[in-house]
Amino acid sequence: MNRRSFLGTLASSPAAWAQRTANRPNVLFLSVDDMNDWVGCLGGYPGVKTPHIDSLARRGALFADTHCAAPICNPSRTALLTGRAPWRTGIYNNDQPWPPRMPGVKTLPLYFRESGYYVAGAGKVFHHVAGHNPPSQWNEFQLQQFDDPWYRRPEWYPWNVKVPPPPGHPFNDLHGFQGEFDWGVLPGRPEDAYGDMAAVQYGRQFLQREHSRPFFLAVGLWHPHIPLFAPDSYYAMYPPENVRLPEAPEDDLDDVPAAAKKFAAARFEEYDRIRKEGKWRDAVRAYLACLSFADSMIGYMIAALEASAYASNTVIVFWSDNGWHLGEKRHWHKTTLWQRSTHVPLIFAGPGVEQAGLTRQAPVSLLDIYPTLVELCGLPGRDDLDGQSLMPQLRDAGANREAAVSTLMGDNHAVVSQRWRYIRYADGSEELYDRVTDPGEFENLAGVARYADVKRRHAARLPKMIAPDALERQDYDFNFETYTFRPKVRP
Ligand SMILES: [Ca+2]
Repeated sequence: MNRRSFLGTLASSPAAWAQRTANRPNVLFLSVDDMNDWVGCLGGYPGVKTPHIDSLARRGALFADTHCAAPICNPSRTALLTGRAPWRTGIYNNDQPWPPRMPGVKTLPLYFRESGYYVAGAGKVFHHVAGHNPPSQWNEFQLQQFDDPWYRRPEWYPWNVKVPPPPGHPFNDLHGFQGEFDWGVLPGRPEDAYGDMAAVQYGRQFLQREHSRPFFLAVGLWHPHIPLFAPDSYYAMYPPENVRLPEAPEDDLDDVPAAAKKFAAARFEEYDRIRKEGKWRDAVRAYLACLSFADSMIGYMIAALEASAYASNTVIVFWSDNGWHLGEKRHWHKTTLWQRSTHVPLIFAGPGVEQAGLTRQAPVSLLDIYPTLVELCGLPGRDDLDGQSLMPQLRDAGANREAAVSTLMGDNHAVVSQRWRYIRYADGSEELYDRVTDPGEFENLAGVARYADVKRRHAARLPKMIAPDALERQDYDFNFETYTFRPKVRP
């Protein structure tokens, strides 16, 4: 038997197929929420304590210039997990459920499941509101537990037990706001009782089990998303007198277009109260505490993997869905097209990752995760994904990329290359920043004549077609039990 026919026989026999699947690496898919680049290995806030993420970067490939497909939870996660860019799906905001918009779409977990993996998850992987996480995608899934169940509306979180607000709420002493805009130490709540720990506990137990086929395990953390609640020990890492405020010139928005000002004004009341009541440092400290809390959770998961039987044959991918402003550009939220909102951590580690410890500087997108995992795990390639596999960068840390694109609420985009950030809004107005000489993006160069060619080259990468807005949740009758959507009939 010659070599060719031997391989042909192997590939066609069920036993060979099972063997090939069995040799595929497992995937540990770890996510955090609203974590910007204030991570030790990304250098956004010197003095931050993120030892576990930094350690993962040293043993893997840190993509130091990664940008989300959209700087807000649901569009970012939907893009990452369906592999389709927002401009193709019309999923631009948090209130647009993706399942009725894309019936039959092979999400990342579903594709792994259909490729023979055992697919499990816990916490916030898809957007956290009911309607975004169809159970059919998973072999098993543990729903997210919230640290502020008193805020969670039953129609959005039907699995959540409604409780009255605890005494002392809001813990940041800023009254008059709804729900999530809070921070502090929850009285009497140990670390083990936090919602993220429930996801971590699930992940730990999953890794202790015996698995007869490769698995895809997603553990999605909520921190450092607001409310910024964390145990006292994490707040104690940051003595208030040591907390530094971000650079935020008061006149920073003077040279940006009206469209940019409009996006910056979202949740302005919260930013305004923080500033007026002298709580800026306090709020920054809360974000740092929650960032370190998330880092600890990541550390628990990596330690659990290392102690398991799967330590050597599991790919780890770690990502955050979008960034977060802490007062830069008079903004305390995400939903902008600036670095603070689009720049996120991304790390791959494990089998298939070469040149470990070397930082990858190419500008890449979270959309690239899906095709990368498909290739890393040897699944059949897909031609319907908008991202590009990062395998060239995983093999060679110096492999470059031209640019990454982030999309905000329709036809507004940032095109990010190594040197420039070019932003164009739906009304045609623009911004241009030199990322090398002006990393804070303080000086908008869009009106400078000598950069016309730079703008033109970046504008050529804008999406050519913009999908209309997908329907919103209020447009459907959604049944959580059957997980079905029915468009409402309007009189
Ligand atoms: Ca988010």
